[in-house]
Amino acid sequence: MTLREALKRIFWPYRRHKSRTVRYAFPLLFLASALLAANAIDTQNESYVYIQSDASSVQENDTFEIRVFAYANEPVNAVDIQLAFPPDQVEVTGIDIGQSVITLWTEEPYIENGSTVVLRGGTFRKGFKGEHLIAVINARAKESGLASFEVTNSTFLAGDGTGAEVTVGSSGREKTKLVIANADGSYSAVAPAGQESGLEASVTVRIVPDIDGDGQVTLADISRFITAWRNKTEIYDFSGDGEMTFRDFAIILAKSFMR
Ligand SMILES: [Ca+2]
Ligand SMILES: [Ca+2]
Repeated sequence: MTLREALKRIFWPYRRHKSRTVRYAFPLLFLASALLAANAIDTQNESYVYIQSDASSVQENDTFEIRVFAYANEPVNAVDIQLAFPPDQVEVTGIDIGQSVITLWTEEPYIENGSTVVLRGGTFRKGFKGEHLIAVINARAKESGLASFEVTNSTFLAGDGTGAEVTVGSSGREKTKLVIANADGSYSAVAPAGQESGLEASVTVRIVPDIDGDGQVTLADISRFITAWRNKTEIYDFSGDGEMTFRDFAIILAKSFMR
């Protein structure tokens, strides 16, 4: 039996139900790429802030970094950026400003209300243009779950002597999510809309494509993924966005030993 035949067999009873999803997938994909392209053009002419995690999934007690970047489309010499993090799940252990474009901190970066990193400072003269690192936030994963980080404020002031506020547009990357898994590669989450199973609001999310743990990704794992997809009893999320989507299906297929 070839892989294609095997998949066809597994998918057959399922196809009828989901044919609609498949039919709409292409126009949606097209729309999504058109929107992304439009966004990319916009951001060329606007200043923005974005954050980046050095990992999409970690385990409890692991350390990781969230980097904060600023892009200025005109000279900016003062910034005020605030980043919210989930204190129950994540401990901020340090804020590294050694490589920062900011040289004069109005106050040393600090944590407000236990859950927001405040980065407020500037540079001499006209300031900076283009993309620069503002800070590296060092953190430790405390509790399993899906941790969200979000820029809640970004104010830029012009370095032209007016101190006028510079418009800060959207980068589309002001938020990032990080999966914090238990040692067995799973975590509990609130079921996404449409994926609740009966009265259960809590589901187990697993992030390891080798579902049965035998050391390789085989048809058995793919079959379990598909069963979970149909029954919505468990969520397999290999992409780190907290949801089980077709992208996760593509990832498990890619990790499969049958190529
Ligand atoms: Ca396996
Ligand atoms: Ca996913």
